[in-house]
Amino acid sequence: MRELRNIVVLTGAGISAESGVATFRGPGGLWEGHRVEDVCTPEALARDPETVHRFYDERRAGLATVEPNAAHHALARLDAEWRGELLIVTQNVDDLHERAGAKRLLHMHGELRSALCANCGGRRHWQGALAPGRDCDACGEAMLRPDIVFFGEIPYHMERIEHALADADLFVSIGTSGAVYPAAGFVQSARRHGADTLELNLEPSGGSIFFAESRMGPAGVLVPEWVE
Ligand code: BV8
Ligand code: ZN
Repeated sequence: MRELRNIVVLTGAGISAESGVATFRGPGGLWEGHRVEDVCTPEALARDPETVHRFYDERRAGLATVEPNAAHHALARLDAEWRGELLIVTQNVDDLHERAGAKRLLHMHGELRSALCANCGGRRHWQGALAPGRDCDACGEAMLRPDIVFFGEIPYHMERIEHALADADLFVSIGTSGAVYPAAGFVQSARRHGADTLELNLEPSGGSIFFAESRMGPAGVLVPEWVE
């Protein structure tokens, strides 16, 4: 057993479920009647900006009504205390990991609390609604869009993530259905580089077969147990 020094944690919507943030693909996993694959695309933003902006504006506003749960706090404790390498990669666009105190954190699918200028690529922290098309203060164009990685767009931080997976001794996946790539392929990459693999999820996921160990249950229970 390699000395356990470098850990990569991947989180998905399931880690925020107990905070009251709806998941995508669970029961009723539709968003205001939308499938995430239908509104989370550059084509949808071009074709129907109001609907796409509303989809994200409502989720951004919802952040004010939710709090980090025991799973977010446990990962933040691990981040503060773990002296080896640690990288928390989240597919989530909420800010619950940050609010729990996590520091070694990357959002690979973007963040609700950030706006991206489709014209100049400028980014800025954003709280309120982005509709109906706010001006970018860097270039003056009304081209601000949600700073979200849509389907068909390249996820953020992929090089850093791939290096961390190559060096990992342990890869832990928490609350993700394994439905979306490249995140769903991280477990195989970690295994190929000799890492141990653990899945903490409410139910078996699309990738469960790739994990050396899968524990089923709510993240709010399993993650603090694992971190201790
Ligand atoms: C890319 C934006 C190229 C933000 C999202 C055909 C085959 C393979 C791949 C493809 C294909 N066709 C197209 C693709 C590529 C595509 C893809 O994977 N499509 C899928 C649908 C097949 N991927 C892309 O386009 C990506 N880009 O590939 O670029 C590339 C590739 C590599 C390198 C360079 C370039 C871009 C994908 C990003 C899309 N953006 N979101 C937002 O709106 O939120 S994806 C969206 O799904 C969210 O980000 C979400 O995080 C993500 C995954 O969902 P989950 O987090 O897993 O949530 P889900 O509801 O599905 O599952 C929740 C889980 O939690 C469940 O298992 C449940 O049991 C569990 N759970 C529930 N409650 C609890 C719990 N667990 C514990 N405790 C609980 N209490
Ligand atoms: Zn701009």
